[in-house]
Amino acid sequence: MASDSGPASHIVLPSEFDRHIIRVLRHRIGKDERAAKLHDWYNASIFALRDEIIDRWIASTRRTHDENAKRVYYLSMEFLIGRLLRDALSNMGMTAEMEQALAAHGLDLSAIEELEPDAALGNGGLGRLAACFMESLATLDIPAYGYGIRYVNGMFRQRIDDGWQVELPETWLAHGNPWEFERLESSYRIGFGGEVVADGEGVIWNPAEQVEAIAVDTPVVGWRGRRVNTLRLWSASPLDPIQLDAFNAGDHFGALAEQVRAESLVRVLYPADSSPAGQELRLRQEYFFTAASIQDIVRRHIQYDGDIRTLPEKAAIQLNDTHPSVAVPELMRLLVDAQGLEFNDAWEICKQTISYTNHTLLPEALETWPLPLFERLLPRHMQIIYAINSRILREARKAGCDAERIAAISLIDESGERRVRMANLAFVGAHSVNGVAALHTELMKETVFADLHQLYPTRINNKTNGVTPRRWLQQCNPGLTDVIRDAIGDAFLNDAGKLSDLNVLADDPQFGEHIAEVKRANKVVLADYIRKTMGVRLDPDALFDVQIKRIHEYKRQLLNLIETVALYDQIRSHPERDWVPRVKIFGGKAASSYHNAKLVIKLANDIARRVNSDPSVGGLLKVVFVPNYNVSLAERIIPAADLSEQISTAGMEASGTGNMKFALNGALTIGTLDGANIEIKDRVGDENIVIFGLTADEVAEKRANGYDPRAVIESSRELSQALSAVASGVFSPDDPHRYAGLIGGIYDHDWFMCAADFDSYAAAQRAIDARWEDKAAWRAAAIRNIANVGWFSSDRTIAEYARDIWKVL
Ligand code: 26Q
Repeated sequence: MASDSGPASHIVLPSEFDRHIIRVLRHRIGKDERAAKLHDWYNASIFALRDEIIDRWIASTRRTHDENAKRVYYLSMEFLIGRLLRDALSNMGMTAEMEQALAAHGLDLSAIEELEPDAALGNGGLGRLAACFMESLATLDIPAYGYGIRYVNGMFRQRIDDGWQVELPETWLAHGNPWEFERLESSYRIGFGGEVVADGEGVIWNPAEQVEAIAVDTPVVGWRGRRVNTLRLWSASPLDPIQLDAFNAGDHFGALAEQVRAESLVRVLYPADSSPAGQELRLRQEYFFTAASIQDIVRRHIQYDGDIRTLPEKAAIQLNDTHPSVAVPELMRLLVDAQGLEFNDAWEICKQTISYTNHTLLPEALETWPLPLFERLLPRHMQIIYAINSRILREARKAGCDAERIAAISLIDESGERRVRMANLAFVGAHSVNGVAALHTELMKETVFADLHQLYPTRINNKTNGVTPRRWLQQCNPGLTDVIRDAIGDAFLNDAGKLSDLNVLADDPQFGEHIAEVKRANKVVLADYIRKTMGVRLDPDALFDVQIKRIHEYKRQLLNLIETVALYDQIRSHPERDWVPRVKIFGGKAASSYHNAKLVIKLANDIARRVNSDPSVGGLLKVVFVPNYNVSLAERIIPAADLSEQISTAGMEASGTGNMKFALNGALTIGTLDGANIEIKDRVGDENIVIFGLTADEVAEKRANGYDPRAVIESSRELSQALSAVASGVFSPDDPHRYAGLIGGIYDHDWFMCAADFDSYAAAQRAIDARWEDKAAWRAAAIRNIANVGWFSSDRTIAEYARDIWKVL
């Protein structure tokens, strides 16, 4: 890693690292540096950097082994990683070295970075949280493995055609993946179907089909390269790639059926972040990656320790939501059927090893599987689930539960067609069940898990989410990072809590000026990107008001759009007033089958077209829907935001993590008392955040006691005008009824309380306008946001998991 500064003359000698890149280019890529294309340099840069990483990786693995340390296993269907080059360079402290080495060949690091595809193996918050956690685990020097699926097609690419979302496959592996290592020796057979037969004392499961799970490892570098951990993603391959007899008999497709069956397991990420698809392939994917991971964990433990009974001392398995819940019966199966333990002993080991994180209370997002499907695919697991259930229900009866409470606790939902409840399974199989923000955790106790919580009152605990400040401050906003470093030194780089040293500078005019200059520069860069990609011109001095996240009714992009329409009306009716110029920026993907979410995207585009071409708003209002929102786009947009929209119906957003990223980058939040917004408010102070709308209790009360949205709409002139405009086709003259149903839903039931919160939201937006006019006050509030959200570092979150749940710190 040493870099030559060269003699003090005009001859610049190639650095050691530069020579390394050239060696790689020649010997691994097979190219002369004179003939190398940008892509060859891209690969050579990553391979050269990777060599440095590998040495740390091997050292970390050896250290874990020598110290006989407890390992953390994070099981997640999703890892929304994004790009790795900048992250790895920055954490290895090699950014400048790489820049210089490339510059010597007339190359620009940022151009190379743009070639890296986004690894989008996740839908949204849950997957991005897993990626932040992996980075923080390495940063805190905790030995950890992430386990997931190596999807060939991750999150779809979103194209906007005439305002409508079109989904296209994203081929992130098309040019190979220089970060990954296939481990053919780490492979496991995963069975499906078949039958369970008696075998002496025990039983044997004879699966009808089998596929091979093959490990593919990616190194995860922590801050300052102290530790490199492993993200192990499973790929699938058939035991017999081709049935030669079938092929020779002329059945060329049938001969390849096993290959197709295996490949389909890891082919696509289900692009839904709620309302489970409920399809067999999804359950197969869940079992495939969970079984491979649990087998890998048990094999490693036996290899190092020899005694399966010490598993809880050496392994902590965290389930990221219920998607890997089948880990509970799979671990039981290995302990009882393969290791020969008594059921009771196995059950204690299982509970002590496993813990579970819940990320949603939305009833439609709680995973359940039809019992006949489960039993057909996993007959032995179904037996074990019945055995666990009878234990749990006996405990419940002993504790005095009545029939109704027993039915609620049961792992089987008997209310209709019988279904296996994955959340109940995870809850009973874990020693810890955590929510992701304080309010969310309290609601878990009061709603979905009320009965289980009464039976096991110490199991539920809170771990408020966090985000990694490396990616979400240092790497995405180097300008702001420099300004902070100049002001308070660089202790905050190691400990985001130290950002609080900025508080004393909140009213310092000079510091405020520096912060404002960086924000403006970031807005210019974003405006440039939007002009180049979308052809829309934005004024960097306007207020950039941003809502970027998955499109979902509970997140209420529609509330924001209706307010946009109301503002548009107001500007046209009162052009003489001093309006604050605003840019409304939207971005996000809709699940392909989510009709209303797709309609919201079309509405945003319809409003944008009309508003942006209306000369009567005189540039005071611009609306953009940025296509294909992903991690890399978030890294461009968040540093350029003045206002962060976190406006979910109270009680419905478990935590949110975008809210934390915006505040860390000096945006003010307009938000409801929901998820982690509440804790952000507690830390930045009531004066430095704009809160509006009903509380979670008020929402529940209204839903229970009857709520009449029509009456609310009729009592608000601004709201009724905006709704009629949209419903009557003002923004969709080509199809005037396009939004009749969407808006009709607000009149008829308004489940998400858009009408109930509208006046309060609109008033909050006008209060924002007033604040914006006082530049000094706005800057001071922005600084107080940056200074006080260091607590939302995922380092803090992971330290809490490590101390309270995994017992590794
Ligand atoms: C389940 C079964 C079948 C198909 C899909 C699914 C599925 C997939 C993804 C269900 C849910 C998800 C994702 C949920 C999610 O992202 N939740 C978010 O988690 C964040 C991290 O904790 C929170 O900040 C967000 O509030 C929460 O919405």
